[in-house]
Amino acid sequence: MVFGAFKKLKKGLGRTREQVLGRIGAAIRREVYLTEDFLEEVEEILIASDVGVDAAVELTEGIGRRLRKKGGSMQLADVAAVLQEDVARLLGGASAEEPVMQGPPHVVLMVGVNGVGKTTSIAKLAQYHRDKGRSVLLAAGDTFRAAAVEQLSMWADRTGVEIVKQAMGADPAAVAFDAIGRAKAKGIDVVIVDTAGRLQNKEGLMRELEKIARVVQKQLPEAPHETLLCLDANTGQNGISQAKEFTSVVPLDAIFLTKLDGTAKGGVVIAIAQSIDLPVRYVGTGEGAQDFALFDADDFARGLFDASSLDETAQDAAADATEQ
Ligand SMILES: Nc1nc2c(ncn2[C@@H]2O[C@H](COP(=O)(O)OP(=O)(O)O)[C@@H](O)[C@H]2O)c(=O)[nH]1
Ligand SMILES: [Mg+2]
Repeated sequence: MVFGAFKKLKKGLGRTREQVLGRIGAAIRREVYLTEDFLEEVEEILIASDVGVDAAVELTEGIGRRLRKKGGSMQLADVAAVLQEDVARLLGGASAEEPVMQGPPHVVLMVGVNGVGKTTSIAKLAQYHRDKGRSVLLAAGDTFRAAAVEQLSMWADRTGVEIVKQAMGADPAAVAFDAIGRAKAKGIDVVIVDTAGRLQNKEGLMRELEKIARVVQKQLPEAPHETLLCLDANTGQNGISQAKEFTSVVPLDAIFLTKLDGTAKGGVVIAIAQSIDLPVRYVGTGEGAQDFALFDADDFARGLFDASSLDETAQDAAADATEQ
């Protein structure tokens, strides 16, 4: 883990944890014993946190099985432990693997719809690689809005990395081509290419991303080495349709899942793991360049269902429930 990332991940998952565990905790206070009502409520809470229906059913069955084994009554901490174990298993044990560096330059292409957090996530990756002692160059490939280039320039300054940009309206493929050319000439380790995220017109987007990939390959035949789909955790299940859409446009390697901190729908990670054949490799947990973690299934499950924060969470939720 980087940047004390587990702490950040755990903090970032706060709202999802409150939503899921808090409500389960409140339910347990009402229904201490195994009942159909209790299990139905757990299932509904899991669905509301966007884990997807299949996973919600499976997780609920797991709790039911364990409840039966324990004679029909369980403490919240036991329920959390079961969820922690089962969620880690559903996530297939993805374990904060460092990206395999290629090149140089190692070329990263960031794609995704407008507003999901591409530019901010590029800043996080820039910071991450810099902290690993690598030189980084950003390519301002979102030439659609002048503000997009300014935003990336600001992040280049803040993270102390280089940037290649052209005028607004320039061909994004030309910007990427220049950036990789410059990186080759200067021996830069990592190039990260920003893109515009206009999905209004799939044909246009497809042509644009294909052209970027094609032109990049003229500089480096095996690039891009990492094509990342940026998804906003708040969009929940909708992110899955975005993933399907983009998969049909450009070959993707992994997901950068943003805004886990602001959402009660962090469970979407589980739905993603179950329904798309793409690993979540990075997560964003805030607006700063260091609010970032390599995705780790065990840490995620621990962050979501950590026993030490259980009582607190359950008490808060119980207090909220009483107030309402
Ligand atoms: N809370 C939070 N905000 C984020 C995160 N990532 C991006 N944002 C915010 O989301 C908004 C859109 O981000 P931006 O990078 O411009 O998205 P883009 O249009 O895909 O390039 C900005 O206000 C960012 O600060 C994150 O992990 N957590
Ligand atoms: Mg952007």
